[in-house]
Amino acid sequence: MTTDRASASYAALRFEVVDAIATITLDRPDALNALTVPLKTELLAAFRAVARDRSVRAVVLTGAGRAFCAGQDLKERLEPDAAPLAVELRERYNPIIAAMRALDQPIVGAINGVAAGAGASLAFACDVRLAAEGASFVLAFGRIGLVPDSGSTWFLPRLVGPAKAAELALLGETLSAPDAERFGLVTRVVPPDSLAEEARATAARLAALAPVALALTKRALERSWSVDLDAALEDEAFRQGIAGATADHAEGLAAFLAKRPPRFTGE
Ligand code: T3D
Repeated sequence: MTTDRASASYAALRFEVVDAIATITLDRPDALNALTVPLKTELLAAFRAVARDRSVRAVVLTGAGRAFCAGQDLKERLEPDAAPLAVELRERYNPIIAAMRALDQPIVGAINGVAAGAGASLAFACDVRLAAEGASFVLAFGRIGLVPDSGSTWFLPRLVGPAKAAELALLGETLSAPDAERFGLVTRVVPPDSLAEEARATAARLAALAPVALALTKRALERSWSVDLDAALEDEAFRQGIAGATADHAEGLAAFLAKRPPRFTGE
């Protein structure tokens, strides 16, 4: 089923929901989908719309044209009324990253081209990343005298380990898609023509799973970084208590015993 219930309110991105999968496409291809105030405002609104919509079971985030996202629009930054950097981060970037990480539904990043600066941070904030051959990641911040932001310093060491993270953050070297796969930053590299289809297939697999269990799993994985094993064990027991009480758990058991695919409803 296709709905464009929210598309009308977006100009710098495309938002569509088909068969329980929301696809958000950053849509400023001439500027490599660089992030302007309107695009950031719309991106936050799109994630908030997904958060409110239980019929959406998975999200694909991608970019139009040859780039995923080139980070902050540097031309906009030179405008006289541009907000101070720290304000821009606190008021626009950080809420987007927080909304992505707080989302119950999993986000599949379809990294179609270069992901630079805060564009790389957007990719890192996805739950699963697929990359097109030819895509790349670059923490371009140092090249313009800035510090990696929008969660890069938090995500990157967790995703690729501290040594590689330091190299990427300090030297600002470009990481190719095959190297990103080698370091575990992306799940799979695929031919550019297959990326949308592969991302959609991954999202469809996620959308068919039990939504409450998926949301709890996302939280447990995130929490594991800041607690010891005893706390993680207790956290798992707590979350399993919630998952075990859902109708979807009963459905999963019934489907297993009946040797049929489960039909999860999110209840
Ligand atoms: O508010 C705040 O500033 C705080 C938050 C900061 C977060 C950040 O994201 S800071 C980092 C900002 N991003 C960058 O520094 C990346 C800048 N871009 C690049 O380094 C390169 O463009 C790329 C490595 C991404 C791609 O290189 P390439 O050779 O494939 O493309 P290109 O020729 O450089 O760019 C193509 C066009 O896109 C070009 O426009 P033109 O000349 O054809 O009209 C270029 O100006 C435009 N473009 C690319 N990146 C940006 C951009 N326009 C505005 N802002 C950009 N970030």
